[in-house]
Amino acid sequence: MGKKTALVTGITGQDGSYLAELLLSKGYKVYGMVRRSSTEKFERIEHIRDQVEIRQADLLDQLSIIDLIEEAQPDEVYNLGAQSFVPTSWVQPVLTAEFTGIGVTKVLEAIRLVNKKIKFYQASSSEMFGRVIETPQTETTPFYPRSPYGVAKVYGHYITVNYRESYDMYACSGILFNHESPRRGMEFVTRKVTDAAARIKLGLSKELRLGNLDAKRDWGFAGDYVEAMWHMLQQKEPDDFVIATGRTHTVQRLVEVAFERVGLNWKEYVQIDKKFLRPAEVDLLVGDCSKAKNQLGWEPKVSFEELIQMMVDEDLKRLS
Ligand code: NAP
Ligand code: F7E
Repeated sequence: MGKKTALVTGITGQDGSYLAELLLSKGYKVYGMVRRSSTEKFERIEHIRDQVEIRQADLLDQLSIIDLIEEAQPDEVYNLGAQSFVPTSWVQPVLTAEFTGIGVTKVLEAIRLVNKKIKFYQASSSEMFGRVIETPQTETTPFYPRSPYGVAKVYGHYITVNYRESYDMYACSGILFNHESPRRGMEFVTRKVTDAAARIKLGLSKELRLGNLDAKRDWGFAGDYVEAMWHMLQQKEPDDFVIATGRTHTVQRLVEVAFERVGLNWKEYVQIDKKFLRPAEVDLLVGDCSKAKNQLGWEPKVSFEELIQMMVDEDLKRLS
């Protein structure tokens, strides 16, 4: 068989950069979709910039996506592009719905039009479980989203299932729990904490302001999670999978691990700031990835403690 081709939307994001590396290592030709910007923001893919085909298109613009799929003729499309920061989804709920929700239909429609045989991966999220109906959460747990972001992801999830059932397309949805890395955006809580711990250690900052320390999340390593995405598109039949570690920790525990890594007592530096509380919170997430273990042979390799320590170490290196 010849070289496979993949198209990745959101290639400039955390997951896009790890997935592009993985696909290149497997010998794929990789197209990356980026939206037009007055300045290029390609830091996360700088090291592989000359190995991927970057093309401009936008999740808001149907024709641009059709043209790109027509040009790339991919075997696989990974739809990772989205407005992914939950607090912003209350400030820009309509835009979030357009990118994160309707954008999925635009990609599916483009595939249906150009070549129904193209395999499709949708980046669904544990935020769809929101105010959880059961614990741990599985592929059959009912959704109860708690943010405009979560609501948009539920739409994206069901439209993926619907195109699979309506048009017999190979469309999969990965319900991924929080996954982090040294490439995580600065405003997400793990990176905000590891960056602050490193800054305080180096004398560059004096305090860290946070919101709800009691929220619990199932945090894994992004490098592990992109492997699950790839596995989902290599099966005989398309299906949906929960990807998680099965362990949950509070935000406070995250803070403790990060500050312990730099030898400081977190209580001397962390302030609670109501500005970071959300209109509706997701209190507890913990996923059961048994189906992925059994059917994909996938399981997480990096533990929560290793992940946070890796992130602190990388932030220390970058800031030193
Ligand atoms: P991220 O770092 O925020 O990256 C999002 C990507 O989407 C960026 O490349 C961004 O481009 C692109 N994008 C945004 N709006 C776009 C538009 N209108 N047209 C084209 N591209 C657009 O997110 P991530 O953490 O890598 O997550 C990847 C996907 O998985 C997202 O769909 C996210 O919602 C979902 N997800 C993430 C997690 C997690 O814990 N990380 C868990 C579950 C699901 P710019 O660089 O131009 O901004
Ligand atoms: O918040 C609490 C906050 O913003 C985690 C996205 O990738 O994962 C991510 O969504 C928790 C929440 O991620 C601060 O209230 C406390 O309970 O890191 P986060 P998220 O909202 O869980 C899911 C799976 C996605 O799909 C999303 O795209 O931490 N928290 N204090 C704080 N959070 C932030 N950001 N900042 C704080 O100061």
